[in-house]
Amino acid sequence: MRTSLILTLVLVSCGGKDNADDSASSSDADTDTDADADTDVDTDADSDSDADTDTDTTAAVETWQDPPTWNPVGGVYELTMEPTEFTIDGNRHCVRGYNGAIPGPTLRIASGTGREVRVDYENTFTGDSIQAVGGDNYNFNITNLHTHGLHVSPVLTTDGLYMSDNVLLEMDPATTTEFRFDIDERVTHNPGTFWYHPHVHGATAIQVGGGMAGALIIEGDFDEIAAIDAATERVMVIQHVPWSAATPLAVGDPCDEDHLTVNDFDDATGYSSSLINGVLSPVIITPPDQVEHWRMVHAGVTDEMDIGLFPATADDCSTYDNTGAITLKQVAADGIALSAGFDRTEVMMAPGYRVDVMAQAPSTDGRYCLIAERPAAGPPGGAPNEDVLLIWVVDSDSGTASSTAMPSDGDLAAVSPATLDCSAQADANQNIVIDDNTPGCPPLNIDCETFDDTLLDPRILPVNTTEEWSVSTGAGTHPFHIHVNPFTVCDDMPDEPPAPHWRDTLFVDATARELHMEYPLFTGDFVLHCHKLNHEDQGMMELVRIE
Ligand SMILES: [Cu+2]
Repeated sequence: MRTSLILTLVLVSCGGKDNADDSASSSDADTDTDADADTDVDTDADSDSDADTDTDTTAAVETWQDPPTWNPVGGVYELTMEPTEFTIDGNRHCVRGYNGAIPGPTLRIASGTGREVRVDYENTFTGDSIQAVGGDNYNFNITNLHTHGLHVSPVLTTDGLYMSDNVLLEMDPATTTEFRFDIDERVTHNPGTFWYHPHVHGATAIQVGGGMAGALIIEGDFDEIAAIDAATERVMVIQHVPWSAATPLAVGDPCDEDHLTVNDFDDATGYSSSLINGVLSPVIITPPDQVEHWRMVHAGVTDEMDIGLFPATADDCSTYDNTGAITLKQVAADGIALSAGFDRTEVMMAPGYRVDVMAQAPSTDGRYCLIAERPAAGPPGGAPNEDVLLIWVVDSDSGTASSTAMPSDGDLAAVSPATLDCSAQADANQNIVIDDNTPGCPPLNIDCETFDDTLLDPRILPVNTTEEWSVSTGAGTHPFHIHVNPFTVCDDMPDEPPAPHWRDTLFVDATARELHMEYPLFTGDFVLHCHKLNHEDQGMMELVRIE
């Protein structure tokens, strides 16, 4: 039963690629709104009466699954890095995973204040795995733990008793580290959708690309907005595990650290269709008009995604009506509530992004397709890949909507934290050029230096101050991410919510963007970097010190 379901879903993926072929004439892969992507296949405008491509809701089987639930043991969350087997299309894969699952369990922190979150993290690998990344060698079996987006100490807890969000830590094989994340040490932490993943320089892409990522949800006043509380909530950890690009386990081979199928740096960026919570194109079934709250986490390695929701013209979403994009209401960016809902028909997500949207099922029974367009593999200008992220079956036989309410702008404004003052000063204190293309600069640099260059010469930020930053690229586009402190985006940008708003990851190009950032309370060393993890591993990262 399960195998046949999986095979069906793989056909969906193939359909997505065919769809992409149909859009070969579209050359603007990054900003394409799908408006012209596949008009040639949408010959049947009707969505529910044609025998060949009719979207049938009666045969639907829900295949949605949530990430594993994570319950603490004696108040401590237990985490392992271990060889983890999963099967798609009848092929078994073996990757580095958390607690034997892809993705890892969701860490959900209840409302409150003074919260301290204890995690014991065991690296169960026993040997080293020294492999080439760019021109250097790294040990793929060393790990650590980063809480992406959290305002916590980058070193030890203030009392010195536990490790905190220290990405310079290297946990060798067969070791355990005790972490504690004191999330309310300054004030009550912003609630929202965050995530956790490993962050050892040189081994990040292989570990995250293999599946090591999990959602980290902090609850608070945002969750108490009536329309958000009433909505059906789904955590969506979107991963780009290269399940179809890598060689699967041979028959009879066990999944252990000698038989990893994603274990080569280049494999980590091999294209395979996106997974949500480890499932390919999961199916959800709801009544018409149902309002859902989707916590989307981009836990992929290197591809940005343009995500849209469209009426299906085939049950498997291999074709869809790209003229009928359904509006999604974004309510939070990188976890933090926006001051007003942002209605959009295309959601751009770069690696590291979180986007919370409210999605309302159409009033008409039928199938709807959540599609993610990803850049073409190979040279620029090729046809983009199109993944069927999710198939939404709206079926009035499934009951009556439990909630049809959307949060108002006033609801959001009441919980959205005040942004920093964008007019506070005229000149930037900190200037960042990602991939400085000045002649003589090394490849994959930040400000003409790679990570190793900055180890003895970190960027210094004065604690308890607020500064203006200017961030751009020398060429191309890269997602800028900094640890410990989020920043206010002061410029309106294409494909982003209006400024000002809070972020911790921002897709930037050659246009310099004004950001404001404060550095309260915490001192110590941490990093800023490009969140294309294959870039980061090859040096597109910088050491930062607050003192
Ligand atoms: Cu990059």
